[in-house]
Amino acid sequence: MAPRKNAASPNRSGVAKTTKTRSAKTAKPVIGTEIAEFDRDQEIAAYREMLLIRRFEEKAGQLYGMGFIGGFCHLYIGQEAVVSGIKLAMKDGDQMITAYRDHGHMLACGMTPRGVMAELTGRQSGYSHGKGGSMHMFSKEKHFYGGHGIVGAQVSLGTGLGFANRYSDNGNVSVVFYGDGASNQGQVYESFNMAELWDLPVVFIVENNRYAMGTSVSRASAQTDFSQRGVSFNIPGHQVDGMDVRAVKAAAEAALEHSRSGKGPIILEMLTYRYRGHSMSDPAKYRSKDEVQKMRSEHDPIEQVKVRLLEKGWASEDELKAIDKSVREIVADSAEYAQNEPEPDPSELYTDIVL
Ligand SMILES: Cc1ncc(C[n+]2csc(CCOP(=O)(O)OP(=O)(O)O)c2C)c(N)n1
Ligand SMILES: [Mg+2]
Repeated sequence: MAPRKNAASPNRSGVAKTTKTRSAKTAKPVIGTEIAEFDRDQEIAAYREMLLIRRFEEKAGQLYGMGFIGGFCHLYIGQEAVVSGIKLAMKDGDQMITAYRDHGHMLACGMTPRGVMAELTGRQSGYSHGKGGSMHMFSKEKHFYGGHGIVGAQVSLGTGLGFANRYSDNGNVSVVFYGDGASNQGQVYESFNMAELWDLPVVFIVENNRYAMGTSVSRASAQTDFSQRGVSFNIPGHQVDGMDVRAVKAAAEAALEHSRSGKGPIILEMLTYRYRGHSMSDPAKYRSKDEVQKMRSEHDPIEQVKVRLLEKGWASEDELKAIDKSVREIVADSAEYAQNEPEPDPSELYTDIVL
């Protein structure tokens, strides 16, 4: 393969990296086949984390139905193992950015349930002072860069975060989440090109939950193996069981190490499933109840951890119930808090916006 031209990658010192010859990096699929060994504490932590996301989303769904949440609201139920497993592999300083199905990502990043719920209900104390809602929350402190409603836009922004990491040589990796539907967006490929050209530290995570709104993957995509969408840019990619938090963690560790060590971007396709409709206004008539039920009963990410904990004798039913109780209390507290907080003052209409 001919050496690339103009492949000098940017950094603050102005030292251009030498152009190098590179053969296709589509390595054999070792990533995605491994399962991380979890000890008891790790299983319990993963169980608690995923349960917090699920209970939070169930509460958000309830509050939406009661009219406390307006606008769009996309629930993450069923996909909890993806963000939980990846967060376990990330280091402090690594950034996360995603689309609008984002509540789980925020909680995994350590943003408070109170702050997220207050934003969902349009309160002053929400992360965007009640003006952003479900799809637009950010926390620079927790390295969470949103929350984006434009399908695919976060991929370009996340590549920019990778560029900033590279430029300042800070050793951080940007982790960019997007969906199977977003994978067909043009800007995703412009981002792939730049990320690979400059060896940017970016891990691209495709959350393949099998549907983009009401359209199944097979009806919308010519190539349904999303891990291979970077092939023409020499970006390696791997498919991962996104319902098993241990598989996700193992793949994420390898991918983060790959990008952090200067080898450039990598794609992980997480094979997952969303149980609820696309958004709260979707009755999900495009798939059968049996299909959803089969996923729930055979692959549920939380149930899998529960079964392992019980089978290994690492936790009793009562201990698991106690964890569920404490998670429900945190979520109930966030809902109670949010409903009693004031709405933003009308003067907030002109703050934090570009006119
Ligand atoms: C540029 C753009 N086009 C269309 C839409 C409308 N839209 C919102 S979500 C969505 C489907 C995206 O599906 P996917 O990427 O698979 O994510 P998922 O909802 O499954 O998490 C579409 C087409 C949009 N928000 N932005
Ligand atoms: Mg999808």
